[in-house]
Amino acid sequence: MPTGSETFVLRSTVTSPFGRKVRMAVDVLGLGSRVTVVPADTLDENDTLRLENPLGKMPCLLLPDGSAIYDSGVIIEFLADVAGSEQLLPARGLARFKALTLARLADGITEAAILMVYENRFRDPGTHSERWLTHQRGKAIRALAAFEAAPPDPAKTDIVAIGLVCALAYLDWRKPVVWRQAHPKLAAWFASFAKNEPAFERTRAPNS
Ligand SMILES: N[C@@H](CCC(=O)N[C@@H](CS)C(=O)NCC(=O)O)C(=O)O
Repeated sequence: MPTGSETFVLRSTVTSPFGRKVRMAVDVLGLGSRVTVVPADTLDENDTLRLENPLGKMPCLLLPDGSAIYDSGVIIEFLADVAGSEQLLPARGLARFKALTLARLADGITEAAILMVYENRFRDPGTHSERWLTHQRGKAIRALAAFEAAPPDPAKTDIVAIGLVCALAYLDWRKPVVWRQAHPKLAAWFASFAKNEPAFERTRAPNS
C-alpha cells in the first residue's frame, strides 16, 4: 500500500461528472496536496489515457509505480484507503456494500445521462435513436425516483452523496433529463447538501 507521502496524478477534465466525483473525494479526504489533476482528452488517440486505461475513459488515477487505478468508484475506494478514512464508506460489512450499491445507482444516472449526451454528440442529426434515448432516460428516471423516495441525509458526505450530487449537477448542466420539478425532495436534498459541503462548489467547473 502507498506510504503517507506518495503522490498521484488524476487524469480528468474538470467537466467530467465522474472526474468530479473523484475530485470531491480528494477534497473531502484532505488529499489535495497529494493529487495533481492532469487533463485528458478522450477523443485524442495520442493521449496517453488510452495506454493508462485501455478503455480510454476518465477519471484514471496514476500511481508512482506507473500503474493505474480506475474507474471512479474504485479510485474513491482506493483514496479512502490511502487516507485511512471511513468517512466516505464503511470499511467492511453489509453497510459498505449497501453504500456501494447506492453509489452505483447514482452513477447509473450519470452513465445514462452521458449516453444520451453522446447520442447527440456522436451521431449525425437525423440518425438519433429516440428508442435508445427513451431507454436511457428510463434508467435515470427510475433511479431518480428511488432517491426521491429515500433521499440521503444532507448533512452526510459519503460516496453515495458525492455520486448523487455529481449526477444531478450534470443533469442540470447538460439537461438530458429534466428532474427538478418531479423530484422535490431530491431538489431540497441537493440544495442543503451543496450548502453544507464546500467541496461541491470547490469542484465546480467554470461555466458549468
Ligand atoms: N464507469 C466509469 C465511467 C467513466 C466515463 O464514462 N467517463 C467519461 C467522461 S465523464 C468518458 O471518459 N467518456 C469517454 C468515452 O467513453 O470514450 C467511471 O465511473 O469512471
